[in-house]
Amino acid sequence: MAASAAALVVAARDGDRGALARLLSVVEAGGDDARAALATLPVAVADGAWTVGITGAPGAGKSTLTDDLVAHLRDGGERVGVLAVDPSSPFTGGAILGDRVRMQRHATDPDVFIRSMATRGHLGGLARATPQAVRVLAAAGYGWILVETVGVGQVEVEIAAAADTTVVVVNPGWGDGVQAAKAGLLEIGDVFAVNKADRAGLAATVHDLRAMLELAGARSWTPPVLETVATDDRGVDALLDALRHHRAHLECSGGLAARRERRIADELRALVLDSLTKQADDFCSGPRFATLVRQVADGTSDPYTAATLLSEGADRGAT
Ligand SMILES: Nc1nc2c(ncn2[C@@H]2O[C@H](COP(=O)(O)OP(=O)(O)O)[C@@H](O)[C@H]2O)c(=O)[nH]1
Ligand SMILES: [Mg+2]
Repeated sequence: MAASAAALVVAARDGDRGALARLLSVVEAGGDDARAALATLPVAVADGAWTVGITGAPGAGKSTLTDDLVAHLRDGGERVGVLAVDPSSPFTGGAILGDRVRMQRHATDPDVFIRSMATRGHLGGLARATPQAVRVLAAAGYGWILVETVGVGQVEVEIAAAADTTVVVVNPGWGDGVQAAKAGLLEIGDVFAVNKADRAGLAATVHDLRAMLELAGARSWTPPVLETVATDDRGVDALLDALRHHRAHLECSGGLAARRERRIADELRALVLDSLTKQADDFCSGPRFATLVRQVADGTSDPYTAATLLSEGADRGAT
């Protein structure tokens, strides 16, 4: 299998989109095949690419903005990969289909590759697979990789924050500071886009955001707060400028190396978590597990003792 994974990597690098799609499926599925494929892709291949996480509440305009950014990047001759991580609709697929239709104008562009990662696995799996999918796209020569995630939970926020630049998309009238802080989005934003700037409440939202960011104290990078109307392609040039500025800032300040190390640390942690979860599933199944559940239920054992026995492994249970 290692040979075919390596062959997929080579074909994907040579511009074979079918091979790239298959390779991404392998990476999403995880396991030995993914390991074999990724072993031939050193982490450093991603160094040439710039990854932008785009996050915010459902309906904020992330997909529309992403689509605009793709168009602007293409105008500049860049090759663009898009990963849409939207686990909120794994069953209906409605939102995914909508995103696909919207991005139709890029569908025939050989220098744009759009991939939805919504349909597979649980969030932990997505957290593991996303940086690896980014690496695959980087290896295939996509210089900009946009990762759209719904910023509603811890894991989604983590996925977005694993990018080189994180864009937080909000709307006019978007809650107060407490709500923003609760969502964990204030801390991770390198650039804020107040999208739907054609709507009422714009000035107040921009003002509140700037005030809250100022409260966060002096930092080497002050996140700009930009106004966009994604449906009208307004403010998107400025947004792309901000992304380039942030990139230049990180490259000059030495922040990039630290950020990428943190990303690798997160990735390793996700991998370890993944394998521990599998181990837990193994421990917590079978007759021995059933027996311990019964013992806790009838009071002859307690949960802590039972858990300790279980995590000491199946070997002892067999004796
Ligand atoms: N009025 C207005 N509507 C927008 C704007 N940007 C996006 N929309 C609309 O908001 C809805 C949600 O957009 P979408 O990009 O799917 O949001 P996502 O869920 O964050 O990806 C769609 O109907 C868009 O057409 C904007 O700047 N102004
Ligand atoms: Mg979307």
